[in-house]
Amino acid sequence: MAILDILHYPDKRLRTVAKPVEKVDDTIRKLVDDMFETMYTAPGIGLAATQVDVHLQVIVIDVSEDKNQPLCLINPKIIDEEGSESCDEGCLSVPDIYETVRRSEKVTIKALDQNGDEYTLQADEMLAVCIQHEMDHLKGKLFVDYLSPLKFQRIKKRMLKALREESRQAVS
Ligand code: GNR
Ligand code: NI
Repeated sequence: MAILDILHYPDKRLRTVAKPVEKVDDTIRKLVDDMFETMYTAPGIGLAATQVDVHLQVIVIDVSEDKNQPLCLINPKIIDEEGSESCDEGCLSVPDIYETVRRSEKVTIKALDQNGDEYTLQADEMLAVCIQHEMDHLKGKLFVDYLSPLKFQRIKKRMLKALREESRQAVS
């Protein structure tokens, strides 16, 4: 297994739209294993392939307290959603920023697992939030896109400043 590099906003590659996986083979299973290791190490509750610069519809999630309920979503589709709720969100690609986002309260999805078998899952609470957050990544969308222009500008400035500081450290 390997820990993969996570892209940081405003990297343009985060805007890439992911393609469906045609066949769940060993290459995809290796990607899923590496994504789990990357997510658990970060640590995060979810990770989309887009964030590690692989533009395929692959997501890993574990919202459990003990980190023992890994979920793999390949080619996920929302088949039902209801309600609406607000949740404070963060993102491994937008470090140190936490903002409130409004999303569906419950979602029902269809997806493939690591073996290529289709399953249906009903989710609420944090799992529902996380699934919607990760599926946005696959469309090239980030949670900061939902914020007011003013908040968005503030965050962009902060991220660009952090980026400049990083590159300065890299040369010194
Ligand atoms: O680790 C994460 N925590 C989180 C908290 C609230 C809402 C969404 C998330 S997902 C995030 C990991 C991540 O960036 N996944 O794309
Ligand atoms: Ni994210």
